[in-house]
Amino acid sequence: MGLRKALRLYVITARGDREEVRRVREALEGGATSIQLRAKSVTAREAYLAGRQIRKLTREYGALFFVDDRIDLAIALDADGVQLGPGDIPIEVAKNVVPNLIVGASVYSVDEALKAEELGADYLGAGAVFSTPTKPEARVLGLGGLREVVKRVSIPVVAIGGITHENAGEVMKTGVDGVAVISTVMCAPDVKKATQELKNVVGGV
Ligand code: TZP
Ligand code: MG
Repeated sequence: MGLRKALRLYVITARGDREEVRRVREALEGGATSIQLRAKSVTAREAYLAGRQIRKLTREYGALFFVDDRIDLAIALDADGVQLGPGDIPIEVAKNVVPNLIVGASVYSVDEALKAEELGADYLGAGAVFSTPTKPEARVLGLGGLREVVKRVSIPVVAIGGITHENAGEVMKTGVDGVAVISTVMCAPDVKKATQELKNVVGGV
């Protein structure tokens, strides 16, 4: 699957530990096209052990596998890509050290988006589209800001932050390649059903 298509329904772990792997499988069954291992508050060892299982599952389901923040974990897990924010290793360094790794940049403004593209990012995670309790400190880009990002860059864009079944349709109308979600899928009582229903809104293979 090409990168743009793989960004359509991008599901991110809430905790990134082994207990969450069952829900990752359900998200893949429901049609997630990418999975990101985001593990802010577990040890690198725990994230690695969860990541090994997620790597295997994503291969089984033909989805891409990304690691948030940490290039060391991305390499150790043979991930398809890494998602780098302002506090992580610089984009151009990651591209130099591991040329085959897809590098996504987390951007919170049009300026950051333009800069990340210039530095060689392969795609952008742009947000927060809406304010979200999952990351309350994230700057809010809004639908207008998102539309502007899409207009100004030529690399693929996935939208993130506060995306639900109710608003995913208008998010897609901004021209983004897809939506990235944590709580709408990973915290749903029925993960597979929540994924399928979101897929019905955003479309794609
Ligand atoms: N980056 C910007 S907003 C956000 C991240 C990681 C959190 C997204 O979580 P949710 O639950 O889908 O709003
Ligand atoms: Mg990050």
